[in-house]
Amino acid sequence: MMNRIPLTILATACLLSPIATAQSPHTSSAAFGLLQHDANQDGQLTRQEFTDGLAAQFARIDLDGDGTSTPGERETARDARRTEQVAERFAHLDTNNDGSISNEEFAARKEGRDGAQNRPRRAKAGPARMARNQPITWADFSTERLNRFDALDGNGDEVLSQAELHAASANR
Ligand SMILES: [Ca+2]
Ligand SMILES: [Ca+2]
Ligand SMILES: [Ca+2]
Repeated sequence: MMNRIPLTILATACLLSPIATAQSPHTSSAAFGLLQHDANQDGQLTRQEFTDGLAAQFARIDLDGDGTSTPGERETARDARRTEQVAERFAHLDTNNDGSISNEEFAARKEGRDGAQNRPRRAKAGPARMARNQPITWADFSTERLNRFDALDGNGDEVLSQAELHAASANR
């Protein structure tokens, strides 16, 4: 009898968990990480859109715009972003803008947050993370990503079509 219950639970878990967990961060980030650069939101990513998107990303960590992102610049950028996020979160919580967060406001936020904060944020953490303590040049930053773009662009037309993006997701 004692054996049966765990088995049942296990069987149920086996049926349910693939749906819930098979979608590892890698599965979707390959396509969605790229589609964050889809400036005209047509679901396809041109090489130009991608390059512009990368340049904008790089500009955020190359604060003086000299083409190299130093660890110090990245730290400053990170701090600024963190401060921004805290301020944003606070503003979200403080729905009546009285500068403080009541218990009600806090509770309301909890119900509405829907796991948004738990979303994987790996898309941006590639080479930048690997070279944490080293300066990163624009070439360092972009070359690998553009190579990846080209690798995904099966027909070489400098556009990642939805089919190519889907293939990218499936392969990861
Ligand atoms: Ca597009
Ligand atoms: Ca710089
Ligand atoms: Ca293509």
